[in-house]
Amino acid sequence: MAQERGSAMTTAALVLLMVLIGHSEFARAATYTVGGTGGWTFNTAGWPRGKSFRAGDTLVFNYGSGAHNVVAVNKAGYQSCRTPKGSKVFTSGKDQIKLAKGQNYFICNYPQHCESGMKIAVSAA
Ligand SMILES: [Cu+2]
Repeated sequence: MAQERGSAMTTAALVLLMVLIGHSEFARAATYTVGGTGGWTFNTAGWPRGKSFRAGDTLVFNYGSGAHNVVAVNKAGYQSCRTPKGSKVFTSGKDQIKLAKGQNYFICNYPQHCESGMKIAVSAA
Protein backbone atom coordinates (compact mmCIF):
# COMPACT_ATOMS: atom_id res chain seq x y z
CA MET A 1 0.00 0.00 0.00
CA ALA A 2 2.67 2.46 1.06
CA GLN A 3 4.77 1.41 -1.87
CA GLU A 4 1.89 2.02 -4.26
CA ARG A 5 1.36 5.51 -2.93
CA GLY A 6 5.07 6.19 -3.29
CA SER A 7 5.06 5.20 -6.94
CA ALA A 8 1.94 7.29 -7.58
CA MET A 9 3.72 10.29 -6.08
CA THR A 10 6.78 9.61 -8.22
CA THR A 11 4.54 9.55 -11.28
CA ALA A 12 2.88 12.81 -10.23
CA ALA A 13 6.29 14.40 -9.70
CA LEU A 14 7.44 13.24 -13.15
CA VAL A 15 4.33 14.63 -14.81
CA LEU A 16 4.81 17.94 -13.01
CA LEU A 17 8.45 18.04 -14.10
CA MET A 18 7.48 17.37 -17.72
CA VAL A 19 4.88 20.14 -17.59
CA LEU A 20 7.45 22.57 -16.15
CA ILE A 21 10.02 21.67 -18.80
CA GLY A 22 7.38 22.01 -21.50
CA HIS A 23 6.47 25.44 -20.22
CA SER A 24 10.01 26.72 -20.08
CA GLU A 25 10.63 25.52 -23.66
CA PHE A 26 7.52 27.35 -24.69
CA ALA A 27 8.44 30.53 -22.83
CA ARG A 28 11.92 30.64 -24.29
CA ALA A 29 10.83 31.12 -27.92
CA ALA A 30 9.45 34.64 -28.27
CA THR A 31 7.48 36.24 -31.08
CA TYR A 32 8.23 39.80 -32.16
CA THR A 33 6.18 41.98 -34.46
CA VAL A 34 8.68 43.84 -36.62
CA GLY A 35 8.16 47.60 -36.37
CA GLY A 36 5.58 47.20 -33.60
CA THR A 37 2.11 48.48 -34.44
CA GLY A 38 3.46 50.34 -37.46
CA GLY A 39 4.49 47.04 -38.98
CA TRP A 40 7.10 46.36 -41.65
CA THR A 41 7.59 49.68 -43.41
CA PHE A 42 10.14 52.41 -44.16
CA ASN A 43 12.67 53.41 -41.52
CA THR A 44 12.44 50.17 -39.61
CA ALA A 45 16.21 49.69 -39.55
CA GLY A 46 16.43 50.91 -35.94
CA TRP A 47 13.69 48.63 -34.64
CA PRO A 48 15.94 45.76 -33.45
CA ARG A 49 18.02 48.15 -31.31
CA GLY A 50 17.84 47.41 -27.58
CA LYS A 51 16.10 44.06 -28.01
CA SER A 52 17.70 40.70 -27.39
CA PHE A 53 16.75 37.91 -29.72
CA ARG A 54 17.37 34.21 -29.49
CA ALA A 55 17.62 31.54 -32.16
CA GLY A 56 14.17 30.07 -32.61
CA ASP A 57 12.36 33.33 -31.90
CA THR A 58 9.83 34.28 -34.55
CA LEU A 59 9.66 37.61 -36.36
CA VAL A 60 6.25 38.59 -37.73
CA PHE A 61 6.31 40.95 -40.70
CA ASN A 62 2.95 42.70 -41.16
CA TYR A 63 2.51 44.79 -44.32
CA GLY A 64 0.23 45.21 -47.29
CA SER A 65 0.80 42.29 -49.62
CA GLY A 66 1.81 43.74 -52.98
CA ALA A 67 3.05 46.97 -51.39
CA HIS A 68 6.15 45.39 -49.87
CA ASN A 69 7.88 42.08 -49.42
CA VAL A 70 10.44 40.49 -47.14
CA VAL A 71 13.66 39.06 -48.50
CA ALA A 72 16.09 37.10 -46.35
CA VAL A 73 19.52 38.26 -47.47
CA ASN A 74 23.15 38.03 -46.39
CA LYS A 75 25.22 40.84 -44.91
CA ALA A 76 26.33 42.14 -48.31
CA GLY A 77 22.73 42.19 -49.49
CA TYR A 78 21.70 44.08 -46.38
CA GLN A 79 24.46 46.65 -46.74
CA SER A 80 24.09 47.18 -50.49
CA CYS A 81 20.29 46.74 -50.66
CA ARG A 82 20.79 44.17 -53.40
CA THR A 83 19.13 40.77 -53.47
CA PRO A 84 21.55 37.88 -53.85
CA LYS A 85 20.49 35.17 -56.30
CA GLY A 86 18.46 32.43 -54.67
CA SER A 87 17.32 34.59 -51.73
CA LYS A 88 14.11 33.55 -50.08
CA VAL A 89 11.29 36.03 -50.78
CA PHE A 90 8.18 36.29 -48.60
CA THR A 91 5.08 38.03 -49.94
CA SER A 92 2.08 37.07 -47.79
CA GLY A 93 1.86 40.35 -45.87
CA LYS A 94 1.89 38.36 -42.64
CA ASP A 95 5.13 36.44 -42.82
CA GLN A 96 6.46 34.55 -39.84
CA ILE A 97 10.16 33.89 -39.97
CA LYS A 98 12.17 31.96 -37.39
CA LEU A 99 15.54 33.40 -36.47
CA ALA A 100 18.66 31.37 -36.99
CA LYS A 101 21.58 31.64 -34.56
CA GLY A 102 23.80 34.57 -35.46
CA GLN A 103 23.06 37.41 -37.82
CA ASN A 104 19.76 37.51 -39.71
CA TYR A 105 19.22 40.13 -42.41
CA PHE A 106 15.95 41.11 -44.05
CA ILE A 107 15.14 43.76 -46.63
CA CYS A 108 12.21 44.81 -48.76
CA ASN A 109 13.47 44.66 -52.33
CA TYR A 110 10.89 46.93 -53.94
CA PRO A 111 12.79 49.75 -55.69
CA GLN A 112 14.21 52.22 -53.15
CA HIS A 113 12.44 50.68 -50.15
CA CYS A 114 15.54 49.14 -48.59
CA GLU A 115 17.39 52.39 -49.29
CA SER A 116 14.64 54.14 -47.31
CA GLY A 117 15.39 52.06 -44.25
CA MET A 118 13.17 49.09 -44.97
CA LYS A 119 15.82 46.70 -43.75
CA ILE A 120 16.72 45.06 -40.48
CA ALA A 121 19.73 43.25 -39.08
CA VAL A 122 18.90 41.00 -36.16
CA SER A 123 21.44 39.19 -34.05
CA ALA A 124 20.14 36.03 -32.39
CA ALA A 125 21.99 34.44 -29.49
CU1 LIG B 1 8.83 47.86 -49.18
